Amino acid sequence: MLWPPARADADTGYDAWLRYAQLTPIERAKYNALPASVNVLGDSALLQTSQTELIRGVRGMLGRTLRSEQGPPTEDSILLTTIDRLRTVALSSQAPRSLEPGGYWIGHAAIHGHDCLIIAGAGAHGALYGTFDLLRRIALDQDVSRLRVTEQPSAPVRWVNQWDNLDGRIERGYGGRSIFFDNGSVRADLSRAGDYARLLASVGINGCVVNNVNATPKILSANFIPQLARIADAFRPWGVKLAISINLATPEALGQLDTFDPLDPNVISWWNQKVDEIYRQIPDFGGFLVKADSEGKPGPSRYGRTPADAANMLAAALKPHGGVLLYRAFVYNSHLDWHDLKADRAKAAYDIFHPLDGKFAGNVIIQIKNGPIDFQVREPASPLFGGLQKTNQAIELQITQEYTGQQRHLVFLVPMWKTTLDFDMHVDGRYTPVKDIVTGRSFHHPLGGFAGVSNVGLDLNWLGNPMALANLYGFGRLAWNPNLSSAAIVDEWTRLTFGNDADVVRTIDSMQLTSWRTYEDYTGPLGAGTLTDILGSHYGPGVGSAEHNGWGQWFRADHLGVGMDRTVATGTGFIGQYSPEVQKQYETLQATPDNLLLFFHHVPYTYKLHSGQTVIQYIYDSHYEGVDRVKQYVRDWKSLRGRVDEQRYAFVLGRLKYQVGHSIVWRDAVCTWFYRMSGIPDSRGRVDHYPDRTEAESMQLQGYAPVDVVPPEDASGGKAVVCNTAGQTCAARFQFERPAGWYELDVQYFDLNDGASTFKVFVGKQLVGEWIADDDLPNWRIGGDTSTRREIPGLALRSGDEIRIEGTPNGGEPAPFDYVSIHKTGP
Ligand code: GCV
Repeated sequence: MLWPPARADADTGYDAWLRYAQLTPIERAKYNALPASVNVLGDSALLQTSQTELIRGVRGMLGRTLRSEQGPPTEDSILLTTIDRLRTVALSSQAPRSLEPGGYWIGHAAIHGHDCLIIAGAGAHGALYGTFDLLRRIALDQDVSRLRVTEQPSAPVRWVNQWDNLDGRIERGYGGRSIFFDNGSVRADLSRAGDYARLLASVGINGCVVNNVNATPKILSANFIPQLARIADAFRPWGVKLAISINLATPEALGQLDTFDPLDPNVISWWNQKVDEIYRQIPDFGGFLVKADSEGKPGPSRYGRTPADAANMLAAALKPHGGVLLYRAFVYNSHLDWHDLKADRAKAAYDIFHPLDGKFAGNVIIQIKNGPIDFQVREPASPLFGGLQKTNQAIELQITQEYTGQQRHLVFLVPMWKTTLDFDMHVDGRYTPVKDIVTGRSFHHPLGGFAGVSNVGLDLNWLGNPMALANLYGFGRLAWNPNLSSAAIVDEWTRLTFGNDADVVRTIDSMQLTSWRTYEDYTGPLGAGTLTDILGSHYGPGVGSAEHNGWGQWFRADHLGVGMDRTVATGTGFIGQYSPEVQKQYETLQATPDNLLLFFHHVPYTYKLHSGQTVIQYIYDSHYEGVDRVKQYVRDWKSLRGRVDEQRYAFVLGRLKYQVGHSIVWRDAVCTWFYRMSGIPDSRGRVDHYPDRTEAESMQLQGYAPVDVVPPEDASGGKAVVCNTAGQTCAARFQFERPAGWYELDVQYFDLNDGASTFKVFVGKQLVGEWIADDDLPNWRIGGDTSTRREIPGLALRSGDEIRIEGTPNGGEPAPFDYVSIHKTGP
């Protein structure tokens, strides 16, 4: 087969879905009738932003520079305005009379005899969103000549949260250091903050909490607020409000009071003054986000006060300025008693917040994670969504892939989010899907919405992987309209990011849409949660780490069975927090969907799923299927060579190949762990049986020494070899004893983040592979986080060949490796 020539152009991913890449001549011709000028009617800075953006986009995609005009059109024009101003020049336009803030109308009308394409916002924000809408339609190659569109956002709060620390590190951030902070201060150069706001505005996001919910009091010190004001300045042209996370103990921690009791008059007055100080410098400040009484953070419980006491005190200070107070429901006891079969972390949010329903002020919003635990690969909807009928709510979704592969694994999260958003809580027997609850529709609340933990960083591609941007895009689009389908969202994103080539679009759409299920298949079966090292990085496998501790992410496996019994009848009673209709879906084994079985029930390994498979065989099979699907992604992606710019092509290919290796690490760790625990072998003979492998510890070692790996299932055979002879090269050799043919040789090694060892592979005297282990994986230890695969394809091997691995340590990394796997690829 002839490959198309590689595209010479390179794309760093910086422009994400706003590339405005030139359309093909045929596509461009569709827009020949577009007016030649763009007029702004109105005096908002956002209208000027809209105009500049429209000119930029049209120039990029169509190669034409629109004339920039102010005031009513004097020729055929694109008019950017607000609905109110539109009425002063075109009384007869079809624009609706009232729209939610941020809403817009796009349509055609004659103004003073000129044919105009009008983008009219309910306010200037709406005009900006409408501008991005028009540009999106052009990029998607849609006909805009007879456009008539009315759009309005689903909810007023469409915010992202950044977990940035003031020193520049980002908690659970995988795209580089903070774009806002460095070394304890706000960065001098905030151009990235402005560009981020542009990306956010393009999908309708209107607020950004810039610092970690694990907040330092310092953010509120007098000399920091002017620095925050500079970030607000960078956001303002894009209509994005600045908000911050606060530490409830700040009045005490900054040394000004000896208490932070929310009912203490001095504390109340401290916060009032502080909020006034903020608004003097940032008049459009959005509000506060609070994490309290959670994971060691101070909270109202210190003084016997409730979350409502704390939230209402802060909300009262913000109210005169129009600010809102988001209070997180992620409050739980992280020192639960593992021996107590009734203890259940999942119950905490409902137990704490449901009794307070109706006690929160009107500008308080309770921010609730989608599931009752913590952003696991699959969880049911949090019962709290149905438990707060008299309280504003926002759903917290995690764009940054903390428990879902940390942007090294391809995982498109929109289908997962939609599972929660579309879930009917059946409150009072009514249709009350989570999306209608958080947008305020179900219980008639004007406030509420969406918070997405995004954690972009200084990496040029923002999230560390251009494919992961689909999640940021998807979050914004869902926050705007949670009724959009995953397929529609990804299709837009792919076209905007990679162009309209049908093969490219079909291939990437399908990879993205299947990727969550794929990841779930090799990391967290049947609702058990992501079986990662919950005490460390939350990245690689660490199956047993969730058990026998106070964190409560238990799945209670023993040698007979697995799963948390959360039933009302015999378990923790968690299911009783749902409405009777939802209880019926989960209380019995018969009704519970397979994919949440272990979240709700404890069953024997031999229990038969609805699919007919036993639980244990499902665990084995799904892990093998997941790996096979990742291998297919590599083949799919390779079919796009030459159709995607070389820079992103090579980057994504590297990531997908890495994912193949790491999915095998996951598969083997989880399957081995459950095999050891259950004693039930894989009916297909794969688990713990790897005929293609030669363990490093069984090779002839020169300088290398075997070590035990902890936990043992994170390495093949539970052991690796390390080269601890400083400054020297170690070697491990074995003889190949299989028939002659073409083979691929894979080396499973450990890439620790405190060194960059060199590896060389020889067949006889011939060097066939060489690399440096210089990746920055989240660990300095040998284990599931760092286990990495190097493939050396296309080797003609003969029986009797000596295969030698040479490792040269560097820094703290002793050139460790696990095994060599050799499989036949041709005759
Ligand atoms: C910001 C999880 C994460 C923490 C995070 C916390 C939260 O526990 O691992 O890093 O803290 O959630 O959402 O507050």
